[in-house]
Amino acid sequence: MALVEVKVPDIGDFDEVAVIELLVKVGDSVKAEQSLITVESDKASMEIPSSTAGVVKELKVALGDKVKEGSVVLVVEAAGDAAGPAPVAAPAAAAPAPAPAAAPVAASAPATAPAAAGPVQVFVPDIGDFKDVAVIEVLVKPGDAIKVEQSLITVESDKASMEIPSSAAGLLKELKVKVGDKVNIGDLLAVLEGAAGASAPAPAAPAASPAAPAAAPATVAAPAAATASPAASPAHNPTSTPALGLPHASPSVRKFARELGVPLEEVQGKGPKGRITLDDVQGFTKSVMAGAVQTRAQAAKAPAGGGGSELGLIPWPKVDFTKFGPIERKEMGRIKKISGANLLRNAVMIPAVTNHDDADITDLEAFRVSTNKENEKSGVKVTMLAFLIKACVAALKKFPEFNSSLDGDALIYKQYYHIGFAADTPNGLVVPVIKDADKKGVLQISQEMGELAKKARDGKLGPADMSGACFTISSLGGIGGRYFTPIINAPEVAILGVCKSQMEPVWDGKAFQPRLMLPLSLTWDHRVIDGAAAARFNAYLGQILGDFRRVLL
Ligand code: CAO
Repeated sequence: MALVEVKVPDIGDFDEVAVIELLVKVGDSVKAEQSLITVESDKASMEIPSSTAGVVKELKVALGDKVKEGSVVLVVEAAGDAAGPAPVAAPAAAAPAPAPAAAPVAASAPATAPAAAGPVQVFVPDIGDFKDVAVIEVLVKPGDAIKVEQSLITVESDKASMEIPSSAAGLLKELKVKVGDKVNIGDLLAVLEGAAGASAPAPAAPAASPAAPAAAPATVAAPAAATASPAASPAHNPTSTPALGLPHASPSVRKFARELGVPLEEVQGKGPKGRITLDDVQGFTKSVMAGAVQTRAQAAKAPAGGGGSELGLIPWPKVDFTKFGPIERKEMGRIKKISGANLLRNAVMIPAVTNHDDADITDLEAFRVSTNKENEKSGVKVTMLAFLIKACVAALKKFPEFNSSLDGDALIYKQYYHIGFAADTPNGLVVPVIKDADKKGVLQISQEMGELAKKARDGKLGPADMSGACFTISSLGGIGGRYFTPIINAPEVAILGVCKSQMEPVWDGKAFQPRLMLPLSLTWDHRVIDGAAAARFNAYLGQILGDFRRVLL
């Protein structure tokens, strides 16, 4: 059987594009037209299909390689004679190549064309071999000031996605397409109100003439004439347009996500440059199905107070309070609504148990006070919470199931130690995260906590400040109380609640001694942890807090 080199076909105006995804591996059987790799430029992502059927013998490209037309992608042992030696990509392989001829010419056309007066029509330009491509994103809205070459919509076939740019500048008067519409070359896309300085490329179509009657909108792109059409940026790379907030994924992944109804913008991409891969979409779907993650749509539907009907409970009591006295109704803030929905889910879905214990922190508190005296000038105040974070890291290392998360029937054991701490703010409860607490000293943790707590109170925490926690501590120590039952912050499996320490008489075997006792409340997920492990965790935490030198053991 013949060995056939499969090469990158004509990919239009793109000189060098990066390989961002390998869709096959050595030993795979591939069909003709099957996508082999995904390549990406700053405006384009497209899949390169195989020109022949057979078995992959050798991969000639790696992730991150730059390829261009003619680059060898892989070597295939062709199935049967039909394929024959094909040193260059067969014509069929060029199918996803988007309008190579149109792009270079079109890019310069608008600049040289006369300005349009009055309304200006923008049509779908030559988009190569693509027919009936779906509009998947509308990037502008009526009233927007549009620049020449600004992307108006994104269209997508099963092999490529591309942004369609405007051939003219002006105010967007009317958009003629919406998400889900199918478009073809020559379809009317938008009408712009001719702005001063608007560029209208000289079109080949008669209606495009600047001399067209004033009442008739001037046609800008010549649908049938590739030479006059604007550049059809032959694909789409959301990371290159962060302002639009578009998810960064290849066309096949986007299609897969759409089929499943997965909101791509909520999926965290773990591919290069944060690109969302098929695995990411599958992982997200699994997490949603397992209840570990809620989509924004689900969260929005779940009232902070909970309807109850989902659980077959009787409805929430509806009471006309005015019957009993004067009232004032106030909408809850955003943070309260979001945290309320999360807390409800976590309270309902996690079989949680809380163990209470006390830790003798007499010596630790004395050490903390003396350290703060010594460090008075540094401006960093060492807090009890910082010691607790360090002590919890030691306990998490000793009892790794406390540093895990449920993933379906499996447990993910984390080998990093990011600790969240609940912070009370005027807008509600937030949980900033101290990253890599195992690698930081108590002074550094205290300093970071101070900064994060300030950011929290000022409402300036970003998502990165609040994500990735393995375990959370909720301290009411500065306020008061004895014990409480904190709610686990899913997908974590445990949370430590801490209340105000106080001097207590503690029996040392001979006499009562005054000791400073810190009340601990550890809530844990009974699906992952059992009571004995929780009691040991608390006891170990108590030993460390009692004698911090144990952290070193
Ligand atoms: N026992 C006794 N005193 C304590 C203590 C404890 N366990 N923890 C803190 N304190 C003292 C501190 O030493 C400090 O005293 P001084 O000013 O005399 O030094 C005082 O209480 C105030 O501490 P703090 O609260 O400012 O600092 P912190 O490091 O303990 O906590 C933060 C920081 C951000 C966690 C806290 O301000 C906060 O927001 N706590 C509320 C968390 C919360 O709402 N949890 C409930 C979640 S469930 O709804």
